[in-house]
Amino acid sequence: MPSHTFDLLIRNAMIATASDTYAADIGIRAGRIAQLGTQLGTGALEIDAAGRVVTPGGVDAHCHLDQPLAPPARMADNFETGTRSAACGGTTTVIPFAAQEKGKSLRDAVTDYHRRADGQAHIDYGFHLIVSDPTPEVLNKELPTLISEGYTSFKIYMTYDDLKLNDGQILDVLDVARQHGAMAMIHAENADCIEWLTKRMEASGRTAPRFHAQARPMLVEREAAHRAIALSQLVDVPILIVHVSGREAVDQIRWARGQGLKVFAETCPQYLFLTADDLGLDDSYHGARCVCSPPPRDKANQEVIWNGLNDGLFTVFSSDHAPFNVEGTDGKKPDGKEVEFRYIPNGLAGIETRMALLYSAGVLGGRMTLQKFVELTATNPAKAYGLHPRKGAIAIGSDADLVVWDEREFVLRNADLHHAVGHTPYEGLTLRAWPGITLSRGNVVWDGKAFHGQAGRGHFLKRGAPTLLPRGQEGSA
Ligand code: DUC
Ligand code: ZN
Ligand code: ZN
Repeated sequence: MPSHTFDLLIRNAMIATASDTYAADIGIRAGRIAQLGTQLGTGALEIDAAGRVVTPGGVDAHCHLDQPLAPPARMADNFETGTRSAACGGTTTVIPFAAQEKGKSLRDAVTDYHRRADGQAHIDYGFHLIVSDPTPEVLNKELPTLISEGYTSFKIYMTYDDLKLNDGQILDVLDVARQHGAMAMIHAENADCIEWLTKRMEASGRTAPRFHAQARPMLVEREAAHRAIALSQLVDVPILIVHVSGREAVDQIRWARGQGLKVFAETCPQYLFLTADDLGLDDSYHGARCVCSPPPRDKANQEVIWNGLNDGLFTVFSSDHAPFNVEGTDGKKPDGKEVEFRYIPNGLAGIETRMALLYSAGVLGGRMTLQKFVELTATNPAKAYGLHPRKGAIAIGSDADLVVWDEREFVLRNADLHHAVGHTPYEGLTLRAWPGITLSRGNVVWDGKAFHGQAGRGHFLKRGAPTLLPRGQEGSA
């Protein structure tokens, strides 16, 4: 019996990391990267990458899977279908959200969410927390305990009635982040402005999906972003403003950075590839599929986002996958009916397309280096949420979560995707690359044609402290 040096040897890879691109072989043993170099020996299984680009598997640090919602709304993807779709699109780690229900404990939310994920996930996963009811018990006991158990990030909402916190509550939660070294993610939109605008639209009969974008203009995002920055300054804690959509919020973040404040930012594919026109040019319901918050803006704002990705304004590129079907009774048509925009579940599908969209239009479109692509899609999200260098890196000892890229032109069709959603907002777009192989801890879960996952092989990830900032500046963990 010949004995092999590695379980898997990837030969002739063009390895891309957040800092370099270089040619080498990758030796994998027991699910981890054991060696990088040339003439490494043999593998029980060998893949000849023949000069193809190999990147770390994607870390999608903002996606919603099987998140409990008020009926009839229900997310189309659970952990099984959502992680299947992620893997086929080159993502090997996801961090969805365990959301506290007002009046209930955060621990209940975490227990329930583990029940939903157990035995279902094809790839590794962690949980962010959503804090919607910061009682003294939550602030003083539950949150500190959960942070110490590896739930080292949470999301704070400034809008949505069932989730939003007022400024005093936000300060309290940020103070916990500071004391315990967690990362606070902020959904920055001004709830009162949105409600005021929505009522005016309703009073004048402007209730079609396209008016969702007009009820959430950029100034509501700008005001909330500024307020979030001020609150984080008061507490002296880093924050990460999620799903930034355009110039006005970008300007606030740039200003904050100029002041030396520790403000990070995330953006998503919908702000590069969609505009408010995708919510409809007339009153048809078709645009409901693109109703998300903040809404997509316009072409000029897409350029602002591209610039921010390149110049370091953005730290993280996530999908904000929030999957709802249009047909049926539990998605964009509650109880099967076309409803006023206020009642349309917010969110769009994108967990599978995130990596290929950015690789195609960014790297191959000449807008972004490979290093920047890796940094935004894998390395920085792993650092921001306490997973680096286990995830988001091609280094000895890191998990062998890898993507071997196929550079080829094709037209994107929802029929070729693996989520449980009946459409993609990017239908018909010409892409120039797709993952040819996705490896999760050394196992081929996607080979470019077929999915080879196994529900339950994904592990829950107990996460550490964020490592984006020098030691001591993230908080006191
Ligand atoms: N907005 C969110 O804040 N979350 C999920 C989807 C959306 O559109
Ligand atoms: Zn949000
Ligand atoms: Zn979200």
